[in-house]
Amino acid sequence: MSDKQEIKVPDIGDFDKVPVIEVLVSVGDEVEKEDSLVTLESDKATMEVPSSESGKVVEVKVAEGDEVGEGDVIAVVEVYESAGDASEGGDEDGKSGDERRKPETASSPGAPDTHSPPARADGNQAVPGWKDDVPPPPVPFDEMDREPGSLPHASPSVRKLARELGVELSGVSGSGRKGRITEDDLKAHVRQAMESGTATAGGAGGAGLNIAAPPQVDFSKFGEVEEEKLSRIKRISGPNLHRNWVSIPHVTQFDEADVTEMEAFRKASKQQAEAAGTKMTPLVFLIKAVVAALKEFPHFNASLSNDGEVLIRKKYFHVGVAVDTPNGLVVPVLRDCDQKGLIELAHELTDLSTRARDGKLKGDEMKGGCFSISSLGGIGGTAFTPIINAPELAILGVSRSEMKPVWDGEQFQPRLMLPLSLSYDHRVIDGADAARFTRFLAEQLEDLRRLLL
Ligand code: CAO
Repeated sequence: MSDKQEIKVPDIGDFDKVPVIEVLVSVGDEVEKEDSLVTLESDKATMEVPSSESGKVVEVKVAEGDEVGEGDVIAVVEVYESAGDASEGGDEDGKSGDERRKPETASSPGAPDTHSPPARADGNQAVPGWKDDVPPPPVPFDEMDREPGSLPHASPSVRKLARELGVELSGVSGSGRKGRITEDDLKAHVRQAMESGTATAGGAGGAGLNIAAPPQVDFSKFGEVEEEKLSRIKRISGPNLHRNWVSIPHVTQFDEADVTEMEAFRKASKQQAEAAGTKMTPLVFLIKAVVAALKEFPHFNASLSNDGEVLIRKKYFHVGVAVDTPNGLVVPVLRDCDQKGLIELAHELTDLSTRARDGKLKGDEMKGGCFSISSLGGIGGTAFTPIINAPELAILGVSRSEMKPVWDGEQFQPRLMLPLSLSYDHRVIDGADAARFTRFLAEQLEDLRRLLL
């Protein structure tokens, strides 16, 4: 006997509509009562919506990016009577029905735990299940772009424990039905990692760095101090930056592009850009030059598989741009940059960076990048060493252009020089290739006609 049940969004407190940032199940999946189906994110927090039934998912009614409110149907589950009965006694994680029914919260898999919500300053009761009150939402550096269907199956309690232990669930083998990861699986994984010496300061799935814990210092002994909690973006991006920094062998190649002609062209096009309702900064030229370089050096437009054995080449050209926001760094992605002109890219860049600063980017808009650009040219500096935005293989840092005397073989000429800093993953990219890539990039900027070739 089976019965189809619609699983709906429960009461989400003050919120009318909130975006779905993650769909955790696909059609055909078997779910237990209380298994998470989707993750919702408001401008304040995230929550997982659990299934109210055990059974088989026969329809998924929402997709990432959809906005949902109380009563909206998330999925349809074919309920088996026997499954419903069995789930009452306790699940394979050893939790009782009541324990599992407690609202539990989580960020996207692999994202760091950001629990312990602070007390609400406004005195209102917190919405049950919401993770914390810290503004604003978007997750900047995304994990490997996993298909929703490939997300590891685990109950909220196991996900929570994994986050607390810093374990990436995709690396854990599940012994439950359909590969479901149980608490015992997780503990066995950690035990094995500890025994084989692969535990790291940053988690059990890393590369065996035996780093001493930082010293505990009571700074107030030396003078007055005050504590400020890091923004949610920083608390999420920090561990990702740390992981990328310690797990990728970075090398940074420096070069300079003579952008005297490019700048003259940019200034000459100013009115045209203004007439089109936008403004062209050097960054849009850089995006086009990067696309040309990715075409010329296709192994830069790729990602390394997690086992480090396969290079996944991309046939599309999506470029991420680091945007400095009041709450931290986010990296929206401009898609199909090979198919867009300078003015169109300028429009998109303005739109994305404005929405990034307002905390209004959608999760999807920060996914799928092939290569990132971090431009500090509007601020200053001569060079820096940007951290690769994994799973990408390289990132271009851009500093402020400066008029410099350049020897033309007979005399010094005043030329506007743009500093480029390319950080690359040395596991895939050799130093010579990085030097060629950066030089090629500079040549595109030096003679924009090359971009037409
Ligand atoms: N050299 C000289 N001037 C430059 C320049 C460069 N390389 N890049 C930009 N400028 C100029 C622009 O032309 C603009 O001048 P005008 O107003 O006179 O035209 C001014 O600097 C400000 O530019 P901008 O920063 O507003 O615009 P942008 O397109 O260059 O950058 C954005 C947009 C969103 C990338 C930028 O605002 C930003 O957030 N940058 C910080 C990124 C960051 O934090 N990176 C570090 C991450 S850690 O790796």
